[in-house]
This record gives sequence, C-alpha cells and structure tokens, in this order.
Amino acid sequence: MITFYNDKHSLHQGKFEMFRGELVPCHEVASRADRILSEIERRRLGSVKKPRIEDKQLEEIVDKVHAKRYLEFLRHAWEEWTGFDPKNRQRDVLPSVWPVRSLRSDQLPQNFAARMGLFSFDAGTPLTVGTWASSWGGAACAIAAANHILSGGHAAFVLTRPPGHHAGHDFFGGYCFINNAAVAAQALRDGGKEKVAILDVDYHHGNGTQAIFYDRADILFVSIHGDPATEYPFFLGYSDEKGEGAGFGCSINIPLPRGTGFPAWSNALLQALDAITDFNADALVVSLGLDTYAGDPISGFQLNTDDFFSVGEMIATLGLTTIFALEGGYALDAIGQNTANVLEGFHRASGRKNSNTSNNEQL
Ligand code: OKP
Ligand code: ZN
Repeated sequence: MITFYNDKHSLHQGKFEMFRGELVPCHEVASRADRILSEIERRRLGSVKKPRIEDKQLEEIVDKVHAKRYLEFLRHAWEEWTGFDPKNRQRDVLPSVWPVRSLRSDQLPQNFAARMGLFSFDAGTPLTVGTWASSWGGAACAIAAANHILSGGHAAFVLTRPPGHHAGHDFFGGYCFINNAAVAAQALRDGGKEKVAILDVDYHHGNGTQAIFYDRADILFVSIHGDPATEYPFFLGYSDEKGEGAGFGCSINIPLPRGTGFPAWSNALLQALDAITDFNADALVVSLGLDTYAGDPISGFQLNTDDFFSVGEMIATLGLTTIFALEGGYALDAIGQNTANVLEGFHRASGRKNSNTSNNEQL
C-alpha cells in the first residue's frame, strides 16, 4: 500500500489543552506520526511519498468542504495573534467564548478571541504557529490519495496529523482543523466516483464529517464510536441521527458503551460493512482512529494489537478501493504496530501479494 506522508505535520505541536479543568500537555503529538512512519518502513508496507499538490487543485476541493471565511481565518490566525504582541509567539491560542444557542454566529466579529470561538467548539485544540501549514499539508495528502485511486490504485494511506474528523464546515475542535477524510471523499466524487462511503472507526464520533455530508445522498457516513452520552464529542453521534433531506438514510451511527471489547465491536463493524455494501459504494474512505486500543490513554474500548489485523481484513472484504486517513490514537508505544496491522491485514486480505519493494503502487 502506498503511504502519502505529510512532512509538514510536525510544524503543528500544541503545548497544552484544557482537560478536566486544567491545562495539560497535548495528547495529539508529533511522535504519533513518526512512530507510524517508522513501523511502515520497518515492515516494508509499501512506498512512502510526500505529495506536492498545486494550491489550485487543493483550494478547489477544500473550498467544497469548508467555509471560505473559516479557511481565511485559519490561514491568517497565527499572523493576527502574534501581531498583537510579539510575546504571543511563545503562546498557543485557545478559544474561551462560544456563540451557543441564542447567540449569533452570522456576524463575523472583529475581535480575534470572538472569532476563535465562532470557528471552534472546544478548548482542547490549540492553534499554533504551524497549524495552517500542517493542516494544509494533510489536505494535500488526502487529495494525492484520491488521485492515486482515480488513476487506478487500489488503496492508499494518508499519514497525517493533526487529525480531521471533528472539523466541520466552519469550525475546528477535537484536535482537528481541516477534515482530511471529507476532502478525500470529495476529491473522489469530483474525480468521477459516483458514490463514496466513509467508515469512521475512531473511538470518537466523527461529528465534523457527518455534519459536512449530512444532507447528501452521494456520500454514506457510517461510524462506530463511544456513546456520546458519556464520550467526547458528546453532542453528536446518537443512533437516531440518520441524515436529512436527500441524505436521509446516509448517516449511520453505531454508538457502543465505554468498555466494549473486540467481540461486540467487530459485530458492529459487520453491521457497518453490510450498510456500505447495501449503499453500493464505488470507493471507501476509512477514518482510521487507533484509539479503540485498550491501552489508549483517553479512550474506552478494549481492542488489542492483534485485533487490528482483523479490522483491516474485515474492511478488505468489501472489495472496494480504499483510502485510510489517520485520525486518533494516543498510545504512543502501540500506535505504530496498531496502524501497520490494519494496513497489513487489509493488504493481505485484498488478495494481493505483500511486496517489500516500492513497485506495487497499483495495489
Ligand atoms: C480526537 B480524535 C476537551 C478535551 C477532550 C478531545 C478528544 C479529541 C479526540 N477539552 N478531548 O477523535 O481522536
Ligand atoms: Zn478519537
């Protein structure tokens, strides 16, 4: 399997996030991607490319996923922040005020802190000097993966951070700024795939992805995640959310209780795969969170490292061309193995020979 690696990812490294009432070191760290990259290389799971996509193609697709004024804000936020006070270069930005029910979000405030709140939904997602560059680099990887599929490739892995699935049309949060999976799905659509399915297996509900495509019939969103009644992001991901308008029936949510192990989780996966088969998708995007792992420090499912082989194998039974996009996973010692196990399981079960050379790009 080919990997598109975002070599700008480490430019984004938040210092602190608000967590249980205090500022704690960020869980979403650069070594996550480094660990995965070295395991992919160690196991020779295919070639690793650093994509260069022209800004024009990038903008055309990202503009369909995110609001113009949101992208404008993100692109210039660091400049604005450090313009107030040179000392701000040492400080990440966190939002602290939000336009919740009865407050207006149509007016674009002049005040920077107000715009931080308008365009976000939590205080766990610091904006840093490299947030824009790394997020934009992630979108480039998503589009490169789609281009690979559209020119006949069978599968690709988008190795990027920050993750994407919590980022909505015009907001960041949950460590996410640009929705990589949504960008990949939209790029597949624009390239001629009529129906695209997104399977989100991250521990946390992909609220951003769901909302972006909620009224669309051309994109199926299926998610297995911790029950939002107790788990982040709390305010979306219930089983009665099924889509709206033309998209009714095209969002499917399978919340599971904290503590769920692989037997029940894999039953949910079978159910999700059935729904994708029924949808008749032409391509698949997997929001690949590895935070379902038993050892994850911020999540509550109980999958073991070996189970991730089965995850990949089961996904491969769909027989669809597939893009895997990295989402969460915070157990640093296991994230490399867990990720590589999914990719290897998928590759093996796709009925293709595992190759230790780089000339298997068509796979
Ligand atoms: C991102 B992904 C809020 C802290 C809560 C957010 C978890 C984000 C998970 N102040 N933690 O889906 O793995
Ligand atoms: Zn997660």
